[in-house]
Amino acid sequence: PYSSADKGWLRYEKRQDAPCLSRIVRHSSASGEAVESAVRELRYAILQMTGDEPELTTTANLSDTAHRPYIQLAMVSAEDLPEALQTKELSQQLGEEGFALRSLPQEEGESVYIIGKTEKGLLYGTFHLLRLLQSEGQTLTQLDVIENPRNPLRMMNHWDNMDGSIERGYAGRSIFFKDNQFVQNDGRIRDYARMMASIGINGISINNVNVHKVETKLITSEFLPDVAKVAGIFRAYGIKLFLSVNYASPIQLGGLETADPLDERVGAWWKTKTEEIYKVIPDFGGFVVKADSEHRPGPFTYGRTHADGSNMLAEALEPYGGIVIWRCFVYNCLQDWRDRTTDRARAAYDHFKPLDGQFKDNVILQIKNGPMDFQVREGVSPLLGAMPNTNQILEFQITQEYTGQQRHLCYLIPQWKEILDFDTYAKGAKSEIKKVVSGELYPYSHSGISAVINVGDDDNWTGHTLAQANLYGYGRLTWNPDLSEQQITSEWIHQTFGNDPDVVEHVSSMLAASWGIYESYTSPLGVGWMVNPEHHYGPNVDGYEYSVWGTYHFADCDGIGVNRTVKNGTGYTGQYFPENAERYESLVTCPDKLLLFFHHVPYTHKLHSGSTVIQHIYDTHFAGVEGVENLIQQWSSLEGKIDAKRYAGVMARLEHQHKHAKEWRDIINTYFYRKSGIADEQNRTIY
Ligand code: GCW
Repeated sequence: PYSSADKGWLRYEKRQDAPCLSRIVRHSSASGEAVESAVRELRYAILQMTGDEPELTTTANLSDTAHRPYIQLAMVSAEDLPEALQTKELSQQLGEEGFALRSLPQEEGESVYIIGKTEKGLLYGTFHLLRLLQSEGQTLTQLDVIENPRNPLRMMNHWDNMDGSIERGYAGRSIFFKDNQFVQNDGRIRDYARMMASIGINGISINNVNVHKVETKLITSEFLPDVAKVAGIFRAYGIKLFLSVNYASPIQLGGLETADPLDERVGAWWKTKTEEIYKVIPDFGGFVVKADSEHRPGPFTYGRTHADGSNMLAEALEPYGGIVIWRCFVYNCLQDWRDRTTDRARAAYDHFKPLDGQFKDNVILQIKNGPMDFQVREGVSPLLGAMPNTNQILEFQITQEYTGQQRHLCYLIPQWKEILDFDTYAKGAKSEIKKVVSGELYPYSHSGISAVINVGDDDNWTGHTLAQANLYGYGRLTWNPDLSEQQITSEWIHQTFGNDPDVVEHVSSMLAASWGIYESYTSPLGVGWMVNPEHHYGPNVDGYEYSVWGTYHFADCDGIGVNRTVKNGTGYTGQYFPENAERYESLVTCPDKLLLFFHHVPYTHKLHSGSTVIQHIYDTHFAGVEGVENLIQQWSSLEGKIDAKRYAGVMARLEHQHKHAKEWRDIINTYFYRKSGIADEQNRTIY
């Protein structure tokens, strides 16, 4: 029933033959579109795994054959379920999106119950059961699983434009748009919705946050019917559709001469517009807004604050339960490199922290994980956790803009886990980011995690087949930030490549090493930005050094790094809570990995590792290339154990990575050798 594209992790290739797989029973309590999707997925998966189409029946027809095992989908509220399932207790434990999986011994084997409070719970429970069936050593006996998602909002942001291009997209064209229209063949969109539901995603914005001319019209009658169609596909998979909107819409669409949030006509225009949207999409999620950022319009034009701007939109959405997701990526992008007082890293905190408490309940501030811009490594945004009275959602970047553009292998789960586990000390120890955004630390009315997605219409969705692991892992982490990297990796590999122990071992080890390898030849000690301007691919040490974006490393013949200390730098370290502020402020305690992000030091500065800055640069750049050679070796040992198409696709990318890593190594090493005049202790070739 699905499209012919690569099936990602929904392949269901592992053979399974538990007795309960021969029948699917739908309890009379379980109905609705999302339940239909769950049942359809189960039937399809079981056919793939067993070779036989399961029988589909309802509880009403069960009485004569109840001794034969089955998988049953039922709402926790159903009163006639077997007592052994303890549904009374369960209904206390299950949240709106949670599920339980329980086995029940029957005469001829065990049955399995998927129990939820809502349709969505049943959908997530179904996908979880299928995940278990594909995992290592899992049988369907004595199942006793209860899960609730930790984050209320689990979002994907597309940066897709209606001409079909994708800003920072590395896997082909948009799956939604082509030639300024919606694509008519929606097979890919359905498969996409399945993949997203399988990892628990419940909100997706389908267009770029830079809302250009045509996209501004997505909220008009010209395109709303098409938007509604996609929303319908999503709805059947428990996903709400969001749109990025142009803050200046009242001018561009409404014929007003202003978009001033305090002008009554502007508020009224948005109210009418929002009513029109909800008429065709009753469960519309809301608006994503990039305002006053990188030349996008916003409330600053009218001397208003971002609270004024977002609250005005929130008021329009409020009657329908919609929300405003307001991005905090607001900074001066017309800086002068001579100006040492302005620091882009400070911007989000400086703009938003003073507004804490001024936002309406249905506004959420979306904050990038780092204060700069999705670098290979940077500090964690100090704004996260710093606004007890304002809803926050964290933004990750799955699309690999600065992390190898899906041509280099870079598994981001370890990076995201580090960020989620980062202790802000906002309310004393154990105030980790994961607790801020899950709403555990402060009583937020909305919160969660969002990410810029890495898919396009390439047959394998993500360009690099192994980049699917980032997509999968993002969803899993967002559902439960306490899942270990190993757990996520293992789940993904078993579902994607099967159970061969060599495949599991080598793909795991390749993924685990990849971020470190990429970091070692691109961005030593947290420095960042040594990339070609605009497309951001490939080495260019001074590519951004003298431009207007505020992205510097300040390398000269004496030293390198950005002094962000309170003592005599930009004062950025002071934005953290004291425990972190002190740790980063001092050269004694600042971790090596972030040294050049926080400090400007001479090339001879001694690291905690014992090496010097300059020697560290040389060593890591040589080691990075060797790391890639090791990746290639591991992958080539899997030839014949992975289908030829995926094997060759990944190999071609690894070979490109190898060539390109050498380019990085040589350009960076040469640059710093010439700047510093200090030779490599090991006398290796530096051009
Ligand atoms: O990093 C920058 C990207 C832009 C992007 C922007 C943002 C969508 O280079 O392409 O614009 O971030 O997050 O708004």
